[in-house]
Amino acid sequence: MIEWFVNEGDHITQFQDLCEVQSDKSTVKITSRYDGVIKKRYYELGEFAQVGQTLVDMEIEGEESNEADEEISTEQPTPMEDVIDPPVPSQSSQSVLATPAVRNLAKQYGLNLSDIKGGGKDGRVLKEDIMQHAEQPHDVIPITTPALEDRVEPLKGIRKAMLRSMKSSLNIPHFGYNDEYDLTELVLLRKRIKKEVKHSHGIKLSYMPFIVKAVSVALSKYPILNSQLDSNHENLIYKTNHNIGVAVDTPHGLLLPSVKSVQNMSVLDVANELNRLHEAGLNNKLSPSDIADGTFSLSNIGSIGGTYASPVIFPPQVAIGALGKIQVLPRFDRNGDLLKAHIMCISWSADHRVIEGATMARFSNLLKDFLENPSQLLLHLK
Ligand code: CAO
Repeated sequence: MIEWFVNEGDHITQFQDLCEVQSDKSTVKITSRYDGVIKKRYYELGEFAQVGQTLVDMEIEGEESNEADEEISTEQPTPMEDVIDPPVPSQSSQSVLATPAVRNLAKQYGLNLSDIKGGGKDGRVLKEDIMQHAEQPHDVIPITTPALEDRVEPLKGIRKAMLRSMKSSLNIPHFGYNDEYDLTELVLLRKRIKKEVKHSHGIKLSYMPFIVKAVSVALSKYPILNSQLDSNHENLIYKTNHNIGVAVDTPHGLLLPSVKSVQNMSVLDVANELNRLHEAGLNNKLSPSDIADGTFSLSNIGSIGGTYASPVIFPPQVAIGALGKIQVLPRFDRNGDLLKAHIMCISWSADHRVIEGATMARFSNLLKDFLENPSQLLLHLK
């Protein structure tokens, strides 16, 4: 009970505010259903009233019932309860015998008088009839939803292959290493030459060809990252070719074709081959040789979104990198001046059975240097 608006002895009218109560759901005002005089208030401020308990005793004016007094309880319909619309009356409630007070009570409970069997003389509906009716479970229109069955789809094709390769990845202790690269210069470079490359070579130039080529140059310095463990786990096989796998998201599933011998290719060659693989992947036209023999992998999840990821190594390879979305973010330059930078987060996973964390970090630093200063990369291109 948080507020009383009436005192004992007050003369009040129907719908006048009696008090304000607070439940755990809401605060509501309770109004009088009758004209009359307040005889007794049952609760002091701050006291708890159970739902259904009497709040006040009233002497009612114009009530034809035998009762001289009426009670108003916390059962009065309030916004605390969900009110269900009453069914459409089959008979006019006006023709039902009842006093105005009883009619009001029915209205407050959302009941139609013609639906209530009157217990009074000549079928007159009394207050008790209303209360009894209100307490009964009412006709509830069942909400039927069609029975939905779980759909069972056999794993096959690309997804089955993914399951097999990911199961064998579970045997690899993954070491994770993350960093962020400032690609501002690369973004400008691509912007400068993109149109020209499209015009003169018919090649769509994204960031991937630069990144793939830079990875290959960095692999030349850290060949262990382009190695594989033999099946007996006794030897490391240093692979001659940099066959860089690129995860391709397709409607048929995730594919990992690789650009072969990147060490011998120009950035343009890589761009051309990547576009071919991407197109073939989307059309489910990749050949087994496109998919086979990858030696290192990249996953450009950033073309969809996100910053960091936890890429899973594709055995027998020993490392994989996930590229985040290139975002324009505030950063400080060497002089401490604030500038607008194009930042890409990168997440590496390496097979810790054969790759030390320090090797992964040094490789990443070198790649970062190439991608942050594309002119550096130029010096290493053959
Ligand atoms: N950040 C911001 N922009 C990026 C971006 C990145 N990381 N990567 C690509 N973009 C841009 C491209 O530059 C291109 O922009 P323009 O239209 O201005 O040229 C646009 O997004 C579309 O690029 P793209 O996706 O067509 O080409 P791409 O060479 O960058 O990437 C591919 C090709 C196949 C790597 C990519 O399409 C893809 O499938 N990525 C998802 C890989 C994936 O699912 N990995 C999860 C593996 S684990 O389940």
